[in-house]
Amino acid sequence: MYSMEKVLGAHEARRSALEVSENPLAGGVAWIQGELYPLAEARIPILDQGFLRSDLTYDVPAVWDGRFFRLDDHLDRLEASCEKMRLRIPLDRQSVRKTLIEMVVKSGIRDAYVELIVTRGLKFIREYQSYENSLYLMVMPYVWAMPPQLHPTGGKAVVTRTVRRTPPGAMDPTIKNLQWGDFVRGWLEAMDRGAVYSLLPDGDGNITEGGGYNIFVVRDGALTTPSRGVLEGVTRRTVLEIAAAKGIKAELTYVPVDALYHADEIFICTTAGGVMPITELDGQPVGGGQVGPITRQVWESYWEAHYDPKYSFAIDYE
Ligand code: PDG
Repeated sequence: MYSMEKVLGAHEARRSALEVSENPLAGGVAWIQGELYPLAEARIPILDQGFLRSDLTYDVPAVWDGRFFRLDDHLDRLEASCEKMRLRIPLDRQSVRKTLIEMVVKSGIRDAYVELIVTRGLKFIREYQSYENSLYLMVMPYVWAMPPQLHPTGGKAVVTRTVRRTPPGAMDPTIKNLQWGDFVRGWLEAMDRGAVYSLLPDGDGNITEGGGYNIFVVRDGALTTPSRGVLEGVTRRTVLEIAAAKGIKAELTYVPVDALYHADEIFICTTAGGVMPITELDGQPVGGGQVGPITRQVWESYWEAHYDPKYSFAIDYE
């Protein structure tokens, strides 16, 4: 019912409809200091510490087929990140929700990537008691970390040799952050080695995550995913809940890098792309080199979950 072909076909139809829209916000909309701008025209003040020092946190929920998916789970994580960073969201939660929904409605976008960024604001952290934090909101057409046309065959990944994930003692990865130096270097290495996706080790023999996604390993019908050194992904949580509902064994644990080389299947997952199969690792096929049955089952259940009222609510575009 939620086969890859059907889900991706329906998305493609919505995307094509958006492309011919004459709405000036159809390409995306940004909210800055209470004003809305077409995304391509939105500007930030150069003195914002978020830009100057990446002193910020952020979160990314999504809208799928006109329904907000797990919005409150993303807002919970954003609030927790803010608390750890001594940041305050300058709007209360109801106003944030209302503004985001309004932005989606005004853009007319049915499959949207939604980003909230909370920065220190215009003062340096030494004065943080008196600062006023800044909030930036964006709604744009859905972003795919892996292009949808690659999902049926899967992507190529490497375990990085030249870079490891920034350790939790340096930057707590459970605070969603844009200090992406390690991920950027991971991408560069992946591209140098003929791949696209980089999987970063922790330097102690375990795998962590990659630039914008958590990692799952499938072996003998069971899932494992790293418990430490990673963002606690909402997609990861959805996958774990799907596994529990389907009776698939799944465990949050230390995942040795070596386990990747003995995997039957590997997939990566994020709000920006869902469940994304990895079928080649370090130039070698993963398992049979094709998208495996567990990955496909989780993939389909993931998109099916987007219509479950437990996880999502419909946006009224009228
Ligand atoms: N790990 C990291 C480091 C991430 O940045 C993300 C999401 C995830 C895991 C998955 O979390 P969740 O399932 O809650 O989405 N990052 C998205 C994707 C970025 C991209 O373009 O690849 C983001 O930052 O928008």
